[in-house]
Amino acid sequence: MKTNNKILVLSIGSGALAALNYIHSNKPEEIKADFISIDTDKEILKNSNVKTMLIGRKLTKGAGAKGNPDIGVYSFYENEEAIIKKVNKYNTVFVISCLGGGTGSGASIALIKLLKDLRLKVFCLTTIPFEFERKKHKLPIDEITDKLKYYSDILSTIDNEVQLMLAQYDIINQKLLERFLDIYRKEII
Ligand SMILES: Nc1nc2c(ncn2[C@@H]2O[C@H](COP(=O)(O)OP(=O)(O)OP(=O)(O)O)[C@@H](O)[C@H]2O)c(=O)[nH]1
Ligand SMILES: [Mg+2]
Repeated sequence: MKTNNKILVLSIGSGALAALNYIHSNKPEEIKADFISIDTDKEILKNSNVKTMLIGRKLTKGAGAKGNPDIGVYSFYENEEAIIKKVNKYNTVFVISCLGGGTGSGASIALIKLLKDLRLKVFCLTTIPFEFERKKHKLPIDEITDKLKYYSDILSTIDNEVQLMLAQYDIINQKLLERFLDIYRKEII
């Protein structure tokens, strides 16, 4: 282990929080990292197994971004200073982001860009939403993933639709855990 490498694993949005819980509960002992769930939804944050941060309280009153990525990004900027304070003591940040709603789809790019501007190592694990979610919220997924890729050291994507036959989030969460471990073992240990 590179001794001075302080690692943070963040989730952004509600589905990502479930994935972060999964990763946190199932990771092997060798993983040394802090974990924080970020969301606009204060009820969802109560499900977190790890430290939490509510963003966009003034804008959404803690009720989530309701599928609107603009609300996701404005919520991020409402609390950007507090996020900077939290992430500043780390050198490496993993971001778990599940696109498809408002918070993850809106705030992920702003978050990843901020981390890069702070010159941190950034590994982004992202799920691509189901077709119906993409259409419902008119999400420009290719544009979003291009930007995530641009600002990340590594972007790893998992397409929900490909997993559709299995239709179980735990299968997707397990894949996210495997990708997380791959990158961790290759880049950190
Ligand atoms: N990996 C994973 N994805 C999930 C889970 N639950 C929901 N999702 C997916 O996560 C994606 C984003 O949806 P949400 O997390 O509900 O949206 P959000 O980012 O919280 O945005 P708002 O709720 O609008 O604020 C969608 O593609 C969901 O299908 C889960 O347990 N694990
Ligand atoms: Mg949500």
